Amino acid sequence: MIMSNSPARRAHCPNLTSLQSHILKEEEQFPTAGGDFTWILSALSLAAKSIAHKVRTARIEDVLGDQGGAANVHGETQQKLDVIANDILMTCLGNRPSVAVVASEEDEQPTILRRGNQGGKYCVIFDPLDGSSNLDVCVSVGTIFSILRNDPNIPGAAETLQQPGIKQVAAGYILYGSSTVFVLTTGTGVYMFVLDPALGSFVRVGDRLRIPASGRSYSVNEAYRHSFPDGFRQYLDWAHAHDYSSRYIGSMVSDVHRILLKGGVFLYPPTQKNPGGKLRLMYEANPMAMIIEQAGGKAVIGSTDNPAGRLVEIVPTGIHQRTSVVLGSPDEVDRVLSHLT
Ligand code: AHM
Ligand code: MG
Repeated sequence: MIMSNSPARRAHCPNLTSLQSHILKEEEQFPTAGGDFTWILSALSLAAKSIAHKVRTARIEDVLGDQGGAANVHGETQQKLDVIANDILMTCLGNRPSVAVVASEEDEQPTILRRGNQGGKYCVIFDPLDGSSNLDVCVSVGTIFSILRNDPNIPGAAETLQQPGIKQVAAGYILYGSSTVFVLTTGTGVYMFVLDPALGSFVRVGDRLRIPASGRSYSVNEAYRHSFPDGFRQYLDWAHAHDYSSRYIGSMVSDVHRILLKGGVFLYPPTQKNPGGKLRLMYEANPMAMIIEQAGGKAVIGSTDNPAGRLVEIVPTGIHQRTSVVLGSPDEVDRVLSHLT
């Protein structure tokens, strides 16, 4: 048989790059890298495929709904799938020899898997199923993760984790939507992969993504408007007067993914109920901030005392610490800040 390399033939055999081969290629740039990082990302990829399957079959397997009244560390009702997703991630990451510490939204304390002198080089902190209250109604949810180095000189697990977001060596999210999307940054731009169910692999579909500089939409839970600080209310008045659209899913991964691709601004301001903000710094705000900044956007605190402070510069005092958040297209974040300062 004569093998043809015609364009028509190549169209049927696209040059597919899997998440795995993408990471291996990135590691080639660091000749001293021993492949530890690749193993961690392959654990996250395996966990993502497993969680995606659970999310898709949840109603059939009867794992929707809450976990019999159990609450997580934030006092929020745990969904059955929160617990399942947490177990999947813990199991997949626990099998990787370079993971020192794992921490999750669902567990009060971090888990030490192995010490630095036993090969533990990295800490992984994650929200296993963000937006899980949307699950029962089949709305997109996601997993968010952040990877930090393990400092073997710091004995306590929480202390070694409490690093500002600028120290993240990688961050990403998996969106369980109409397709399963894996967005990753290791500090060299933002890459997007989609799970091809036929191949069972995440296939790269976006290289060095750039967030649009502007986008005429905002994403906020406007029902809390009455309890936002004045500046946020003034910004919303300005946005209404300028015919902006409102888009809010209530699932941070979905809302931020839309903004990454289409532009706009995501806000979770301080409220009377949560004066320090609601979202968690270390496994919601920081990973999203790293992705948005790597894509050319801005991610700031939006608090009254430090509105323009970068989220990734906050020095955490606890792994479940909350923060207010303003992130998205640079022009839109600046527009919000012009009303806050
Ligand atoms: P969760 O981690 O308990 O799911 O909460 C986080 C979610 C985010 O996905 C979303 O942006 C926010 O909470 C929505 O909060 P609210 O319902 O107050 O608008
Ligand atoms: Mg969450």
